[in-house]
Amino acid sequence: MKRVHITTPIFYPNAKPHLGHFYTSVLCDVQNRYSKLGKFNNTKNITKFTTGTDEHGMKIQNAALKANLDTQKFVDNLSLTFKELCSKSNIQYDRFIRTTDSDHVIEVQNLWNMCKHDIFLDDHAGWYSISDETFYPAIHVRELINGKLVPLDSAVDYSTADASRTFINTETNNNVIFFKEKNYFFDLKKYKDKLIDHIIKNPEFIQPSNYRTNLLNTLKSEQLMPLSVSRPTKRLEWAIKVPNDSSQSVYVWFDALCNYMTSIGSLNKIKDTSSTESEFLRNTTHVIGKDIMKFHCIYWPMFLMSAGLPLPKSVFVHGHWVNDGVKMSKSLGNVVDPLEYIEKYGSDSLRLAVLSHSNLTEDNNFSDSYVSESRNTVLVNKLCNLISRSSKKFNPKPAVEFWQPIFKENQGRITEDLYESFDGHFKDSETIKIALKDIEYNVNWLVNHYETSMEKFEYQKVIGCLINLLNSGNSLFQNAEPWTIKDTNLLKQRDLVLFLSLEVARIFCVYASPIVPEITSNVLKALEVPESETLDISFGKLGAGSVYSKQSKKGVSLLTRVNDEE
Ligand code: ME8
Repeated sequence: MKRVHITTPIFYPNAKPHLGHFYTSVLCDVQNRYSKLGKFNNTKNITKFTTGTDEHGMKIQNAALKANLDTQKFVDNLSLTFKELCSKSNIQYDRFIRTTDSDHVIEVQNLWNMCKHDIFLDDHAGWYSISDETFYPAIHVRELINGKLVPLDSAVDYSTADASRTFINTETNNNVIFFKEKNYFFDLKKYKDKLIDHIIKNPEFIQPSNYRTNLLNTLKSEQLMPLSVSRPTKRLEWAIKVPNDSSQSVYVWFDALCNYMTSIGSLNKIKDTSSTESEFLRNTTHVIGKDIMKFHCIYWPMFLMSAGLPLPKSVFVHGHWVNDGVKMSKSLGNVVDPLEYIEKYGSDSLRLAVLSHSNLTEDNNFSDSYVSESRNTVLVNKLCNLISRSSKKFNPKPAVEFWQPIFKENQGRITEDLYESFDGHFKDSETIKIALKDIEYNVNWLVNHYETSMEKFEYQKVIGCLINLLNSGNSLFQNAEPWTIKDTNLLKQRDLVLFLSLEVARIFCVYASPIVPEITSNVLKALEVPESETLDISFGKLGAGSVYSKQSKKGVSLLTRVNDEE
Protein backbone atom coordinates (compact mmCIF):
# COMPACT_ATOMS: atom_id res chain seq x y z
CA MET A 1 0.00 0.00 0.00
CA LYS A 2 1.49 3.33 -1.06
CA ARG A 3 0.52 6.88 -0.11
CA VAL A 4 0.25 9.24 -3.06
CA HIS A 5 -0.52 12.95 -3.24
CA ILE A 6 -2.03 14.51 -6.38
CA THR A 7 -2.41 18.26 -6.78
CA THR A 8 -3.93 20.80 -9.12
CA PRO A 9 -2.49 24.31 -9.10
CA ILE A 10 -4.48 26.48 -6.72
CA PHE A 11 -6.42 28.88 -8.90
CA TYR A 12 -6.71 32.68 -8.64
CA PRO A 13 -10.26 33.50 -7.55
CA ASN A 14 -10.27 36.82 -9.42
CA ALA A 15 -12.97 35.58 -11.79
CA LYS A 16 -15.14 32.48 -12.24
CA PRO A 17 -13.41 29.23 -13.31
CA HIS A 18 -13.18 28.37 -17.00
CA LEU A 19 -12.45 25.34 -19.17
CA GLY A 20 -8.69 25.49 -18.43
CA HIS A 21 -9.31 25.10 -14.70
CA PHE A 22 -11.82 22.33 -15.36
CA TYR A 23 -9.27 20.53 -17.55
CA THR A 24 -6.42 20.45 -15.02
CA SER A 25 -8.84 19.40 -12.30
CA VAL A 26 -10.23 16.55 -14.41
CA LEU A 27 -6.73 15.34 -15.33
CA CYS A 28 -6.04 15.06 -11.58
CA ASP A 29 -9.40 13.59 -10.63
CA VAL A 30 -8.97 10.82 -13.20
CA GLN A 31 -5.47 10.06 -11.88
CA ASN A 32 -6.75 10.04 -8.32
CA ARG A 33 -9.65 7.71 -9.09
CA TYR A 34 -7.32 5.44 -11.08
CA SER A 35 -4.79 5.35 -8.20
CA LYS A 36 -7.52 4.24 -5.85
CA LEU A 37 -8.65 1.35 -8.06
CA GLY A 38 -7.41 -2.10 -7.11
CA LYS A 39 -4.77 -2.94 -9.72
CA PHE A 40 -4.18 -6.27 -11.45
CA ASN A 41 -1.60 -7.06 -8.77
CA ASN A 42 -4.18 -6.09 -6.18
CA THR A 43 -2.33 -3.17 -4.62
CA LYS A 44 -4.43 -0.17 -3.70
CA ASN A 45 -3.03 3.28 -3.05
CA ILE A 46 -4.08 5.62 -0.28
CA THR A 47 -4.47 8.91 -2.06
CA LYS A 48 -4.74 12.54 -1.11
CA PHE A 49 -6.04 14.77 -3.88
CA THR A 50 -5.85 18.49 -3.19
CA THR A 51 -7.02 21.59 -5.03
CA GLY A 52 -8.02 25.09 -3.97
CA THR A 53 -7.72 28.83 -4.46
CA ASP A 54 -4.73 31.19 -4.39
CA GLU A 55 -6.24 34.16 -2.61
CA HIS A 56 -3.47 36.63 -1.77
CA GLY A 57 -1.52 39.12 -3.88
CA MET A 58 -1.92 42.32 -5.85
CA LYS A 59 -4.00 40.73 -8.60
CA ILE A 60 -6.70 39.74 -6.10
CA GLN A 61 -6.34 42.98 -4.13
CA ASN A 62 -6.92 45.02 -7.30
CA ALA A 63 -9.79 42.82 -8.54
CA ALA A 64 -11.63 43.26 -5.22
CA LEU A 65 -11.03 46.99 -5.37
CA LYS A 66 -12.45 47.12 -8.88
CA ALA A 67 -15.51 45.14 -7.78
CA ASN A 68 -15.88 47.56 -4.88
CA LEU A 69 -15.95 44.67 -2.39
CA ASP A 70 -14.13 43.90 0.81
CA THR A 71 -11.25 41.60 -0.26
CA GLN A 72 -12.17 38.75 2.10
CA LYS A 73 -15.80 38.86 0.94
CA PHE A 74 -14.60 38.98 -2.68
CA VAL A 75 -12.47 35.81 -2.35
CA ASP A 76 -15.12 34.04 -0.25
CA ASN A 77 -17.62 34.48 -3.08
CA LEU A 78 -15.30 33.45 -5.91
CA SER A 79 -13.72 30.57 -4.05
CA LEU A 80 -17.22 29.08 -3.81
CA THR A 81 -17.53 29.09 -7.61
CA PHE A 82 -14.43 26.87 -7.84
CA LYS A 83 -15.90 24.50 -5.23
CA GLU A 84 -19.16 24.45 -7.14
CA LEU A 85 -17.31 23.51 -10.33
CA CYS A 86 -15.74 20.56 -8.47
CA SER A 87 -19.03 19.30 -7.14
CA LYS A 88 -20.78 19.64 -10.50
CA SER A 89 -17.91 17.95 -12.34
CA ASN A 90 -17.55 15.01 -9.94
CA ILE A 91 -14.08 16.18 -8.93
CA GLN A 92 -13.58 14.39 -5.64
CA TYR A 93 -10.84 16.19 -3.74
CA ASP A 94 -9.72 15.39 -0.19
CA ARG A 95 -8.92 18.98 0.70
CA PHE A 96 -9.89 22.26 -0.89
CA ILE A 97 -7.19 24.58 0.41
CA ARG A 98 -7.58 28.34 0.51
CA THR A 99 -4.41 30.33 1.13
CA THR A 100 -6.38 32.45 3.60
CA ASP A 101 -6.95 29.30 5.75
CA SER A 102 -5.40 29.88 9.17
CA ASP A 103 -3.25 26.72 9.17
CA HIS A 104 -1.76 27.75 5.84
CA VAL A 105 -0.72 31.19 7.10
CA ILE A 106 1.28 29.47 9.87
CA GLU A 107 2.91 26.98 7.48
CA VAL A 108 4.03 29.74 5.08
CA GLN A 109 5.78 31.48 7.93
CA ASN A 110 7.29 28.16 9.04
CA LEU A 111 8.61 27.50 5.54
CA TRP A 112 10.00 31.04 5.36
CA ASN A 113 11.89 30.43 8.59
CA MET A 114 13.25 27.13 7.28
CA CYS A 115 14.56 28.90 4.14
CA LYS A 116 15.74 31.99 6.02
CA HIS A 117 19.43 31.16 5.63
CA ASP A 118 19.02 31.71 1.85
CA ILE A 119 16.93 34.90 2.13
CA PHE A 120 18.35 38.47 2.31
CA LEU A 121 17.02 42.04 2.17
CA ASP A 122 18.14 44.32 -0.67
CA ASP A 123 17.13 47.21 -2.94
CA HIS A 124 15.10 46.24 -5.96
CA ALA A 125 14.17 48.00 -9.17
CA GLY A 126 12.28 46.12 -11.83
CA TRP A 127 9.30 45.65 -14.15
CA TYR A 128 6.36 43.90 -12.49
CA SER A 129 3.29 42.32 -14.09
CA ILE A 130 0.40 42.23 -11.64
CA SER A 131 -1.51 39.90 -13.90
CA ASP A 132 1.33 37.33 -13.87
CA GLU A 133 2.50 38.30 -10.34
CA THR A 134 6.06 38.27 -11.73
CA PHE A 135 9.01 40.60 -12.36
CA TYR A 136 10.35 40.63 -15.93
CA PRO A 137 13.78 41.71 -17.19
CA ALA A 138 13.86 45.08 -19.01
CA ILE A 139 14.90 43.35 -22.23
CA HIS A 140 11.37 41.89 -22.51
CA VAL A 141 9.65 45.23 -21.87
CA ARG A 142 8.39 47.73 -24.50
CA GLU A 143 6.57 51.02 -24.19
CA LEU A 144 3.34 51.41 -26.15
CA ILE A 145 3.58 54.74 -28.01
CA ASN A 146 1.01 55.65 -30.71
CA GLY A 147 0.07 51.98 -31.13
CA LYS A 148 3.71 50.88 -31.58
CA LEU A 149 5.86 48.86 -29.15
CA VAL A 150 9.08 50.81 -28.61
CA PRO A 151 12.15 49.36 -26.83
CA LEU A 152 13.17 51.00 -23.54
CA ASP A 153 15.98 53.54 -23.34
CA SER A 154 18.64 52.38 -20.87
CA ALA A 155 19.54 56.00 -20.07
CA VAL A 156 16.01 56.83 -18.80
CA ASP A 157 14.85 56.50 -15.16
CA TYR A 158 11.44 54.87 -15.56
CA SER A 159 10.64 55.02 -11.83
CA THR A 160 9.32 58.53 -12.43
CA ALA A 161 7.11 57.55 -15.40
CA ASP A 162 3.54 58.76 -14.90
CA ALA A 163 0.69 56.26 -14.57
CA SER A 164 -0.80 57.07 -17.98
CA ARG A 165 2.14 55.52 -19.85
CA THR A 166 1.72 51.88 -20.91
CA PHE A 167 4.50 49.31 -20.69
CA ILE A 168 4.09 45.76 -21.96
CA ASN A 169 6.00 42.57 -21.25
CA THR A 170 6.45 40.91 -24.66
CA GLU A 171 6.51 37.34 -23.28
CA THR A 172 2.90 37.37 -22.04
CA ASN A 173 1.64 40.66 -23.56
CA ASN A 174 0.52 41.79 -20.10
CA ASN A 175 1.06 45.27 -18.67
CA VAL A 176 4.06 45.89 -16.41
CA ILE A 177 4.86 48.69 -13.93
CA PHE A 178 8.28 49.84 -12.79
CA PHE A 179 8.84 49.42 -9.04
CA LYS A 180 11.81 50.64 -6.99
CA GLU A 181 11.74 49.38 -3.42
CA LYS A 182 13.23 47.10 -0.75
CA ASN A 183 12.49 43.36 -1.10
CA TYR A 184 13.67 40.14 0.44
CA PHE A 185 15.45 37.92 -2.08
CA PHE A 186 15.94 34.17 -2.29
CA ASP A 187 19.28 32.98 -3.60
CA LEU A 188 18.31 30.76 -6.55
CA LYS A 189 21.84 30.38 -7.96
CA LYS A 190 22.96 28.34 -4.97
CA TYR A 191 20.69 25.41 -5.96
CA LYS A 192 21.14 25.57 -9.74
CA ASP A 193 23.61 22.69 -10.14
CA LYS A 194 21.83 20.51 -7.61
CA LEU A 195 18.52 20.97 -9.44
CA ILE A 196 20.04 20.29 -12.87
CA ASP A 197 21.56 17.12 -11.44
CA HIS A 198 18.21 16.05 -9.97
CA ILE A 199 16.37 16.59 -13.27
CA ILE A 200 19.00 14.65 -15.20
CA LYS A 201 19.05 11.74 -12.76
CA ASN A 202 15.25 11.55 -12.42
CA PRO A 203 13.63 11.54 -15.87
CA GLU A 204 10.19 11.11 -14.26
CA PHE A 205 10.57 14.44 -12.40
CA ILE A 206 9.26 16.56 -15.30
CA GLN A 207 6.93 14.88 -17.79
CA PRO A 208 6.25 14.65 -20.73
CA SER A 209 9.87 14.79 -21.84
CA ASN A 210 9.49 17.73 -24.28
CA TYR A 211 8.82 20.03 -21.32
CA ARG A 212 11.73 18.50 -19.40
CA THR A 213 14.13 19.22 -22.28
CA ASN A 214 12.93 22.83 -22.56
CA LEU A 215 13.22 23.43 -18.85
CA LEU A 216 16.70 21.93 -18.66
CA ASN A 217 17.85 24.18 -21.51
CA THR A 218 16.40 27.26 -19.83
CA LEU A 219 17.88 26.34 -16.49
CA LYS A 220 21.33 25.72 -17.92
CA SER A 221 21.39 28.91 -19.97
CA GLU A 222 19.88 31.34 -17.45
CA GLN A 223 21.92 33.29 -15.00
CA LEU A 224 19.31 32.85 -12.26
CA MET A 225 19.22 36.21 -10.54
CA PRO A 226 18.05 36.27 -6.89
CA LEU A 227 14.26 35.93 -6.74
CA SER A 228 12.32 38.67 -5.00
CA VAL A 229 10.16 36.89 -2.39
CA SER A 230 8.52 39.84 -0.63
CA ARG A 231 6.79 43.12 -1.37
CA PRO A 232 6.56 46.20 0.87
CA THR A 233 3.37 45.85 2.93
CA LYS A 234 2.40 49.43 2.11
CA ARG A 235 2.03 48.36 -1.53
CA LEU A 236 0.72 44.84 -0.89
CA GLU A 237 -1.53 44.64 2.13
CA TRP A 238 -3.49 41.56 1.13
CA ALA A 239 -0.78 39.01 1.93
CA ILE A 240 0.88 36.99 4.67
CA LYS A 241 3.43 39.02 6.63
CA VAL A 242 7.11 38.11 6.65
CA PRO A 243 7.95 36.63 10.09
CA ASN A 244 9.47 39.32 12.35
CA ASP A 245 9.17 42.06 9.70
CA SER A 246 5.58 43.16 9.15
CA SER A 247 6.76 45.98 6.85
CA GLN A 248 7.23 43.24 4.22
CA SER A 249 4.64 40.81 2.84
CA VAL A 250 5.38 37.35 1.47
CA TYR A 251 5.43 37.12 -2.35
CA VAL A 252 2.25 35.41 -3.53
CA TRP A 253 4.09 32.56 -5.30
CA PHE A 254 6.11 31.63 -2.19
CA ASP A 255 2.80 31.59 -0.29
CA ALA A 256 0.93 29.68 -3.02
CA LEU A 257 3.52 26.94 -3.57
CA CYS A 258 3.52 26.22 0.14
CA ASN A 259 -0.11 25.03 -0.21
CA TYR A 260 1.27 21.69 -1.37
CA MET A 261 2.63 21.13 2.13
CA THR A 262 -0.20 22.64 4.17
CA SER A 263 -2.63 20.41 2.31
CA ILE A 264 -0.69 17.35 3.49
CA GLY A 265 -0.24 18.43 7.10
CA SER A 266 1.97 20.51 9.35
CA LEU A 267 5.61 21.12 8.45
CA ASN A 268 6.62 19.66 11.81
CA LYS A 269 5.12 16.32 10.83
CA ILE A 270 6.40 16.53 7.24
CA LYS A 271 9.98 17.02 8.52
CA ASP A 272 9.85 13.64 10.25
CA THR A 273 10.92 11.29 7.45
CA SER A 274 9.14 8.32 9.01
CA SER A 275 5.76 10.11 9.07
CA THR A 276 2.88 9.39 6.70
CA GLU A 277 2.95 13.13 5.83
CA SER A 278 6.54 12.83 4.62
CA GLU A 279 5.58 9.80 2.51
CA PHE A 280 2.78 11.84 0.89
CA LEU A 281 5.24 14.66 0.10
CA ARG A 282 7.80 12.30 -1.51
CA ASN A 283 5.04 10.75 -3.63
CA THR A 284 3.50 13.99 -4.82
CA THR A 285 2.43 14.45 -8.43
CA HIS A 286 1.80 18.06 -9.41
CA VAL A 287 -0.31 18.67 -12.52
CA ILE A 288 0.10 22.14 -14.03
CA GLY A 289 -0.33 24.11 -17.24
CA LYS A 290 2.85 25.00 -19.13
CA ASP A 291 2.40 28.66 -18.11
CA ILE A 292 3.54 27.96 -14.56
CA MET A 293 6.44 25.57 -15.14
CA LYS A 294 9.14 27.94 -13.92
CA PHE A 295 7.43 28.22 -10.54
CA HIS A 296 6.95 24.47 -10.08
CA CYS A 297 10.07 23.11 -11.71
CA ILE A 298 12.62 25.73 -10.57
CA TYR A 299 11.43 27.82 -7.61
CA TRP A 300 9.44 25.19 -5.72
CA PRO A 301 12.15 22.46 -5.74
CA MET A 302 14.69 25.12 -4.73
CA PHE A 303 12.58 26.26 -1.75
CA LEU A 304 12.26 22.62 -0.71
CA MET A 305 16.00 22.04 -1.06
CA SER A 306 16.65 25.13 1.02
CA ALA A 307 14.26 23.85 3.73
CA GLY A 308 15.95 20.43 3.67
CA LEU A 309 12.76 18.69 2.50
CA PRO A 310 12.29 15.97 -0.15
CA LEU A 311 11.25 16.96 -3.69
CA PRO A 312 7.95 15.83 -5.24
CA LYS A 313 8.02 12.71 -7.39
CA SER A 314 6.85 14.38 -10.57
CA VAL A 315 5.42 17.41 -12.24
CA PHE A 316 3.12 16.62 -15.18
CA VAL A 317 2.80 19.58 -17.54
CA HIS A 318 0.01 20.10 -20.04
CA GLY A 319 -0.65 22.46 -22.95
CA HIS A 320 -3.39 25.06 -23.14
CA TRP A 321 -6.93 25.20 -24.45
CA VAL A 322 -6.85 27.91 -27.05
CA ASN A 323 -9.45 29.93 -28.91
CA ASP A 324 -8.34 30.65 -32.50
CA GLY A 325 -4.77 29.94 -31.41
CA VAL A 326 -4.88 32.31 -28.38
CA LYS A 327 -4.71 30.89 -24.83
CA MET A 328 -8.07 30.94 -23.08
CA SER A 329 -7.70 33.27 -20.15
CA LYS A 330 -9.78 35.33 -17.79
CA SER A 331 -7.98 38.55 -18.67
CA LEU A 332 -8.59 38.09 -22.41
CA GLY A 333 -12.22 37.15 -21.82
CA ASN A 334 -12.10 34.40 -24.49
CA VAL A 335 -13.09 31.62 -22.12
CA VAL A 336 -15.47 28.67 -22.27
CA ASP A 337 -17.72 28.22 -19.22
CA PRO A 338 -17.67 24.52 -18.26
CA LEU A 339 -20.87 24.81 -16.21
CA GLU A 340 -22.90 25.69 -19.32
CA TYR A 341 -21.85 22.42 -20.95
CA ILE A 342 -22.30 20.38 -17.77
CA GLU A 343 -25.83 21.68 -17.40
CA LYS A 344 -26.73 20.73 -20.95
CA TYR A 345 -24.78 17.51 -21.55
CA GLY A 346 -23.81 16.26 -18.05
CA SER A 347 -20.37 16.22 -16.46
CA ASP A 348 -19.34 12.83 -17.91
CA SER A 349 -19.78 14.20 -21.43
CA LEU A 350 -17.57 17.24 -20.84
CA ARG A 351 -14.93 15.13 -19.05
CA LEU A 352 -14.85 12.66 -21.93
CA ALA A 353 -14.82 15.48 -24.50
CA VAL A 354 -11.76 17.31 -23.15
CA LEU A 355 -9.82 14.11 -22.48
CA SER A 356 -10.59 12.59 -25.91
CA HIS A 357 -9.44 15.73 -27.70
CA SER A 358 -6.22 16.55 -25.89
CA ASN A 359 -2.84 15.22 -24.97
CA LEU A 360 -0.36 16.84 -22.61
CA THR A 361 2.17 17.93 -25.19
CA GLU A 362 -0.06 20.07 -27.41
CA ASP A 363 -2.32 23.10 -27.24
CA ASN A 364 -5.89 22.24 -28.17
CA ASN A 365 -8.74 24.11 -29.80
CA PHE A 366 -12.11 23.57 -28.20
CA SER A 367 -15.24 22.83 -30.19
CA ASP A 368 -18.87 22.46 -29.04
CA SER A 369 -19.19 19.37 -31.17
CA TYR A 370 -16.72 17.49 -28.92
CA VAL A 371 -19.21 17.52 -26.06
CA SER A 372 -22.31 16.56 -28.03
CA GLU A 373 -20.31 13.84 -29.80
CA SER A 374 -19.18 12.45 -26.40
CA ARG A 375 -22.72 12.40 -25.10
CA ASN A 376 -24.68 11.31 -28.17
CA THR A 377 -22.22 9.17 -30.10
CA VAL A 378 -20.13 7.55 -27.38
CA LEU A 379 -22.17 7.40 -24.18
CA VAL A 380 -25.65 7.08 -25.72
CA ASN A 381 -25.17 5.32 -29.08
CA LYS A 382 -22.25 3.10 -28.26
CA LEU A 383 -22.54 2.35 -24.52
CA CYS A 384 -26.14 2.81 -23.42
CA ASN A 385 -27.65 1.39 -26.59
CA LEU A 386 -25.51 -1.74 -26.29
CA ILE A 387 -26.78 -2.28 -22.75
CA SER A 388 -30.31 -1.44 -23.66
CA ARG A 389 -30.40 -3.67 -26.77
CA SER A 390 -28.93 -6.66 -24.98
CA SER A 391 -31.06 -6.42 -21.89
CA LYS A 392 -34.28 -4.58 -22.61
CA LYS A 393 -35.98 -6.91 -25.06
CA PHE A 394 -34.48 -10.01 -23.51
CA ASN A 395 -34.14 -11.05 -19.94
CA PRO A 396 -30.36 -11.41 -19.60
CA LYS A 397 -30.56 -13.31 -16.32
CA PRO A 398 -30.72 -16.84 -17.80
CA ALA A 399 -27.86 -15.89 -20.18
CA VAL A 400 -25.70 -14.80 -17.27
CA GLU A 401 -26.63 -17.82 -15.17
CA PHE A 402 -25.73 -20.19 -17.97
CA TRP A 403 -22.55 -18.57 -19.34
CA GLN A 404 -20.94 -17.17 -16.24
CA PRO A 405 -19.87 -20.58 -14.75
CA ILE A 406 -18.54 -21.68 -18.15
CA PHE A 407 -16.31 -18.59 -18.43
CA LYS A 408 -15.19 -19.04 -14.84
CA GLU A 409 -14.14 -22.59 -15.66
CA ASN A 410 -12.19 -21.28 -18.70
CA GLN A 411 -10.39 -18.68 -16.54
CA GLY A 412 -12.33 -15.93 -18.27
CA ARG A 413 -11.01 -16.70 -21.76
CA ILE A 414 -12.89 -16.82 -25.06
CA THR A 415 -12.00 -20.34 -26.15
CA GLU A 416 -11.72 -21.69 -29.70
CA ASP A 417 -14.89 -23.77 -29.34
CA LEU A 418 -16.85 -20.63 -28.48
CA TYR A 419 -15.72 -19.17 -31.80
CA GLU A 420 -16.74 -22.36 -33.57
CA SER A 421 -20.13 -22.47 -31.90
CA PHE A 422 -21.25 -19.63 -34.19
CA ASP A 423 -20.45 -21.60 -37.36
CA GLY A 424 -23.40 -22.70 -39.45
CA HIS A 425 -26.04 -21.23 -37.17
CA PHE A 426 -25.78 -17.53 -37.95
CA LYS A 427 -26.20 -15.64 -41.20
CA ASP A 428 -22.77 -14.08 -41.10
CA SER A 429 -20.66 -16.05 -38.66
CA GLU A 430 -17.37 -14.78 -40.18
CA THR A 431 -18.19 -11.13 -39.31
CA ILE A 432 -19.29 -12.24 -35.85
CA LYS A 433 -15.92 -13.95 -35.37
CA ILE A 434 -14.06 -10.83 -36.51
CA ALA A 435 -15.99 -8.81 -33.91
CA LEU A 436 -15.14 -11.38 -31.26
CA LYS A 437 -11.44 -11.22 -32.22
CA ASP A 438 -11.61 -7.40 -31.93
CA ILE A 439 -13.14 -7.70 -28.49
CA GLU A 440 -10.27 -9.99 -27.45
CA TYR A 441 -7.69 -7.65 -29.01
CA ASN A 442 -8.98 -4.58 -27.15
CA VAL A 443 -9.28 -6.43 -23.88
CA ASN A 444 -5.67 -7.60 -24.24
CA TRP A 445 -4.59 -4.04 -24.98
CA LEU A 446 -6.16 -2.96 -21.70
CA VAL A 447 -4.47 -5.78 -19.78
CA ASN A 448 -1.08 -4.83 -21.21
CA HIS A 449 -1.22 -1.04 -21.54
CA TYR A 450 -3.92 0.41 -19.32
CA GLU A 451 -1.80 0.91 -16.21
CA THR A 452 1.21 2.45 -17.95
CA SER A 453 -0.94 4.72 -20.09
CA MET A 454 -2.95 5.93 -17.11
CA GLU A 455 0.18 6.55 -15.07
CA LYS A 456 1.64 8.69 -17.88
CA PHE A 457 -1.64 10.65 -18.23
CA GLU A 458 -2.06 9.19 -21.73
CA TYR A 459 -5.81 9.10 -21.32
CA GLN A 460 -6.46 9.70 -25.01
CA LYS A 461 -4.93 6.28 -25.85
CA VAL A 462 -7.05 4.55 -23.22
CA ILE A 463 -10.22 6.25 -24.47
CA GLY A 464 -9.35 5.22 -28.05
CA CYS A 465 -9.14 1.57 -27.00
CA LEU A 466 -12.30 1.74 -24.89
CA ILE A 467 -14.27 3.15 -27.82
CA ASN A 468 -12.91 0.41 -30.10
CA LEU A 469 -14.06 -2.13 -27.53
CA LEU A 470 -17.58 -0.71 -27.60
CA ASN A 471 -17.49 -0.71 -31.40
CA SER A 472 -16.60 -4.40 -31.48
CA GLY A 473 -19.31 -5.23 -28.91
CA ASN A 474 -21.88 -3.39 -31.04
CA SER A 475 -20.64 -5.09 -34.18
CA LEU A 476 -21.01 -8.52 -32.54
CA PHE A 477 -24.57 -7.73 -31.51
CA GLN A 478 -25.55 -6.16 -34.81
CA ASN A 479 -24.22 -9.01 -36.92
CA ALA A 480 -25.49 -11.82 -34.72
CA GLU A 481 -29.03 -10.35 -34.85
CA PRO A 482 -30.12 -12.10 -31.65
CA TRP A 483 -33.63 -10.68 -32.01
CA THR A 484 -34.19 -12.90 -35.08
CA ILE A 485 -33.33 -16.15 -33.28
CA LYS A 486 -36.43 -18.15 -32.48
CA ASP A 487 -35.03 -21.69 -32.89
CA THR A 488 -34.92 -23.15 -29.37
CA ASN A 489 -31.78 -25.14 -30.29
CA LEU A 490 -29.95 -21.85 -30.77
CA LEU A 491 -30.99 -20.10 -27.57
CA LYS A 492 -27.65 -20.79 -25.88
CA GLN A 493 -25.79 -19.13 -28.76
CA ARG A 494 -28.18 -16.21 -28.66
CA ASP A 495 -27.58 -15.94 -24.92
CA LEU A 496 -23.83 -15.98 -25.53
CA VAL A 497 -24.24 -12.86 -27.69
CA LEU A 498 -26.22 -11.15 -24.93
CA PHE A 499 -23.72 -12.21 -22.30
CA LEU A 500 -20.70 -11.00 -24.29
CA SER A 501 -22.36 -7.70 -25.14
CA LEU A 502 -23.02 -7.00 -21.50
CA GLU A 503 -19.50 -8.13 -20.60
CA VAL A 504 -18.14 -5.58 -23.08
CA ALA A 505 -20.25 -2.93 -21.33
CA ARG A 506 -19.00 -4.09 -17.93
CA ILE A 507 -15.33 -4.04 -18.98
CA PHE A 508 -15.78 -0.61 -20.55
CA CYS A 509 -17.30 0.67 -17.31
CA VAL A 510 -14.57 -0.78 -15.09
CA TYR A 511 -11.81 0.84 -17.14
CA ALA A 512 -13.62 4.05 -17.95
CA SER A 513 -14.77 4.58 -14.36
CA PRO A 514 -12.06 7.17 -13.56
CA ILE A 515 -12.93 9.09 -16.74
CA VAL A 516 -16.75 9.01 -16.75
CA PRO A 517 -17.56 8.15 -13.13
CA GLU A 518 -21.29 8.85 -13.12
CA ILE A 519 -22.66 6.61 -15.86
CA THR A 520 -20.12 3.85 -15.18
CA SER A 521 -20.93 3.62 -11.50
CA ASN A 522 -24.65 3.41 -12.31
CA VAL A 523 -24.07 0.66 -14.85
CA LEU A 524 -21.68 -1.30 -12.62
CA LYS A 525 -24.20 -1.24 -9.79
CA ALA A 526 -26.91 -2.48 -12.11
CA LEU A 527 -24.61 -5.20 -13.45
CA GLU A 528 -23.94 -6.23 -9.84
CA VAL A 529 -20.18 -6.16 -10.20
CA PRO A 530 -18.57 -6.65 -6.79
CA GLU A 531 -16.40 -3.67 -5.67
CA SER A 532 -13.32 -5.74 -4.89
CA GLU A 533 -13.05 -7.07 -8.42
CA THR A 534 -13.10 -3.78 -10.22
CA LEU A 535 -9.89 -4.21 -12.24
CA ASP A 536 -10.29 -7.91 -12.97
CA ILE A 537 -10.73 -8.13 -16.69
CA SER A 538 -11.54 -11.81 -17.22
CA PHE A 539 -14.91 -12.55 -18.81
CA GLY A 540 -17.60 -13.85 -16.51
CA LYS A 541 -17.67 -11.21 -13.80
CA LEU A 542 -21.14 -10.04 -14.72
CA GLY A 543 -23.56 -10.21 -11.81
CA ALA A 544 -26.51 -12.52 -12.26
CA GLY A 545 -29.02 -9.86 -11.27
CA SER A 546 -31.28 -7.79 -13.38
CA VAL A 547 -29.51 -5.44 -15.71
CA TYR A 548 -32.22 -3.58 -17.44
CA SER A 549 -35.22 -5.71 -17.62
CA LYS A 550 -38.63 -4.34 -18.37
CA GLN A 551 -40.20 -7.28 -16.62
CA SER A 552 -38.56 -6.56 -13.28
CA LYS A 553 -38.76 -2.76 -13.70
CA LYS A 554 -35.34 -2.61 -12.10
CA GLY A 555 -32.16 -1.50 -13.77
CA VAL A 556 -29.84 1.28 -14.68
CA SER A 557 -31.15 4.61 -15.83
CA LEU A 558 -29.48 4.97 -19.19
CA LEU A 559 -28.59 8.22 -20.89
CA THR A 560 -30.63 9.62 -23.76
CA ARG A 561 -29.61 11.92 -26.59
CA VAL A 562 -29.33 15.65 -26.04
CA ASN A 563 -30.54 17.74 -28.95
CA ASP A 564 -27.69 20.04 -30.06
CA GLU A 565 -30.13 22.70 -31.24
CA GLU A 566 -31.78 23.20 -27.83
O1 ME8 B 1 -1.47 30.47 -12.12
N1 ME8 B 1 -5.73 25.82 -20.81
O2 ME8 B 1 -3.59 30.42 -11.18
P1 ME8 B 1 -4.53 30.52 -12.47
C1 ME8 B 1 -5.41 24.86 -19.95
N2 ME8 B 1 -2.60 30.79 -8.81
N3 ME8 B 1 -5.23 25.07 -18.64
C2 ME8 B 1 -5.41 26.32 -18.20
C3 ME8 B 1 -5.74 27.39 -19.06
C4 ME8 B 1 -5.91 27.10 -20.43
N4 ME8 B 1 -6.27 27.99 -21.31
N5 ME8 B 1 -5.83 28.52 -18.31
C5 ME8 B 1 -5.58 28.15 -17.03
C6 ME8 B 1 -2.22 30.44 -11.15
N6 ME8 B 1 -5.32 26.82 -16.96
C7 ME8 B 1 -1.64 30.37 -9.77
C8 ME8 B 1 -1.18 28.96 -9.51
S1 ME8 B 1 -0.14 27.05 -7.91
C9 ME8 B 1 0.84 27.02 -6.57
C10 ME8 B 1 -0.55 28.74 -8.16
C11 ME8 B 1 -4.99 26.04 -15.77
O3 ME8 B 1 -5.92 30.73 -11.95
C12 ME8 B 1 -3.57 25.50 -15.83
O4 ME8 B 1 -3.43 24.44 -14.93
O5 ME8 B 1 -3.99 31.49 -13.45
C13 ME8 B 1 -2.79 26.67 -15.32
O6 ME8 B 1 -1.50 26.31 -14.90
C14 ME8 B 1 -3.67 27.13 -14.18
O7 ME8 B 1 -5.01 26.91 -14.65
C15 ME8 B 1 -3.42 28.60 -13.83
O8 ME8 B 1 -4.48 29.05 -13.05
